[in-house]
Amino acid sequence: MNRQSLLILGSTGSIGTQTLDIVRMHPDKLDVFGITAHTNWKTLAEQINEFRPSFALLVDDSSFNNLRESVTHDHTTLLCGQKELEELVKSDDADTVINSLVGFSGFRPTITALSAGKKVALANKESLVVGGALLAKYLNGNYDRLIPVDSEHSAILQCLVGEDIRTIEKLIITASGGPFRTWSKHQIKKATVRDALRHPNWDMGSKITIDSATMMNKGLEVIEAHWLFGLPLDHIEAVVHPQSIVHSMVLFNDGSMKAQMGLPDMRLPIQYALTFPDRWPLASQHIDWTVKQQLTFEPVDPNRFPCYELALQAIDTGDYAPAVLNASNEVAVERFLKEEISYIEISEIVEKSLSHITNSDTLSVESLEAVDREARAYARII
Ligand code: MN3
Repeated sequence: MNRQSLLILGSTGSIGTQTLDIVRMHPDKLDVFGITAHTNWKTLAEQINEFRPSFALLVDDSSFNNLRESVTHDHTTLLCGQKELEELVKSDDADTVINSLVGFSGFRPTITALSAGKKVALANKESLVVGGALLAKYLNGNYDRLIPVDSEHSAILQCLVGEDIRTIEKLIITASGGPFRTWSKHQIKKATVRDALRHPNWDMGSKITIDSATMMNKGLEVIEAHWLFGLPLDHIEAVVHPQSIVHSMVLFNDGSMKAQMGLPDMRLPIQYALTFPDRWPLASQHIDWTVKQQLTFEPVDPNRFPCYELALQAIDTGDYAPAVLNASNEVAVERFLKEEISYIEISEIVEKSLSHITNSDTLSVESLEAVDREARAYARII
């Protein structure tokens, strides 16, 4: 059997490094063709030295010399820049592109990879949130081109194997509730960056951790599910499940409900995206049913988590609204992390941006990029 050759976009981030863990476990089945990083040349150099990919790319050119000096062999062609990244994605020798870029920057590579005939394991949910309408043509109902890495969507995919999509009544996406699940509205108003970065169950990058605290992440995931599984919004709901054991559920038309469960470990959905519809062994911790376990569920409170509601409004409005939502949220989260704005201003900036920015052009990659730029500029100054 030929090894599956992987191009990992964002190899130094949380998903990227865990993808490489999986490669370490299955060297007979997986091969690293290429890895890319935005700025983290040190980790990228270590990865190049260990995995000896054919290509490695650093987007940020200011550290390219540092990278070059840290690589100990000449097996890897070193590249630099955003344009080169687009070219690398098209390369014939990559079977699967793992897109774990953060934010809107992951959108174009997703489109490029799909149109070059690649399988895409998608950890960049913003691609679907912003450009779902453009990606829809690659979603053929077999889920074999665009495979979610997000744990909730992977859970749904696992529940759907062997099922007819027409029998789905509802997708139920679970949410941990984040660090402010039990906080009052008044307490949340005073939340600091440190408070918001303290996620109870998952260890993730800072952007997604803040999105979990505001529950924008769950709103983005509802939009992601809407496009991935082709269901209208009223067939998708979110429920808070603080233990993060049930990763999501599907309700069928006979009242039967399937859930996918496991201890929180992103390596499982990453690996499943590479092996779907097969399974490979994965050394991981399991739930211990010999001790008392409690799984609880509670509704999402839109009053304390307005970002969740804003996301649903954006997909309901359609067209460019999800792009505005995403861009303004990315900027607001950045500004919050720099302590330029307070926690509560994240949702206020998103709300103002949604009512301020509209566009009537036909939807395209270029027009989405234009709206993205406009929304970012606006969110930076309000
Ligand atoms: Mn998720």
